[in-house]
Amino acid sequence: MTGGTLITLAPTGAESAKADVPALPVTVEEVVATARDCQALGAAVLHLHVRGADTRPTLDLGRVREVVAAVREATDLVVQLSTGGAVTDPFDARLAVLDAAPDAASLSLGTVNFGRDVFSNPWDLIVELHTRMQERGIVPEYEVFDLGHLATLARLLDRYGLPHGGHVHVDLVMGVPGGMPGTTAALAACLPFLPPGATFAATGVGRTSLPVMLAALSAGGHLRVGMEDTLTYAPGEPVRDNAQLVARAAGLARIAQRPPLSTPEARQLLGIPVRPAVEVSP
Ligand code: KMH
Ligand code: ZN
Repeated sequence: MTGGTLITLAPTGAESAKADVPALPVTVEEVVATARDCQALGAAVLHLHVRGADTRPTLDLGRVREVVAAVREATDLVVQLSTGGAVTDPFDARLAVLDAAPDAASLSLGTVNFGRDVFSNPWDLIVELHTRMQERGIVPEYEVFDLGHLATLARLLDRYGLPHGGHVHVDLVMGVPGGMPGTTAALAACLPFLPPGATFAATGVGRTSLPVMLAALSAGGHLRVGMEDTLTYAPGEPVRDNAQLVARAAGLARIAQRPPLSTPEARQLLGIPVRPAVEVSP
């Protein structure tokens, strides 16, 4: 097994309240500081859900553009905006996120129960996101919450062609209550259904974080970590901050002899143009 590990940071998400999780980065300053710290530790991609001044999730385009610009000024992380948003967000607002011209964006490949909610991703929305990203030169990260979503990916690529940049990168989001379990067996079951030449990362939500990380590394996969998905570092021990999670992922990647990819290496892997490097130090 060769090659480094792409580490994606998902620092905030749309599900946790700042009042419940004070370490969650929600202001522009907090997001930028987190992004800098985590790039220095080995993160190369930032999966971004934006919060408003009231700390709640927002898809307000002005605010999204403000955060994207601030992150780009301070880092050369790949900026990957979430088009999943929150389960309550309407489809037109989720599509409009692409108007902020990120390097990349998430693209969820199917509807899934999400705890007591439903995360809705019908076929027409999937096609619209895929084709708009192709037109605008935005690289998708295909989010897979269940095995059937990989069948949808095969159908999507067959009918509408490869994404911008020509490379297919998938994130297996595991352990969501309603999606596939966060286990080695479930991860291994997905692998034969990845499109030829695709790379994959895996994310284990909650207590599945560590087992999924170890399974992904052993299978040659990449990692996504962060407080969007994980708020407990060890039993009874809350996550201190996102840097703690990136440091753990980077350490395990080094132990696996697949050290974290730099931002230019990540851009090359994903088919995203390289930006001038921004110096960040630990
Ligand atoms: N917040 C979840 C409902 C994505 O970012 O694309 C959906 C999500 C997926 O987080
Ligand atoms: Zn997300």
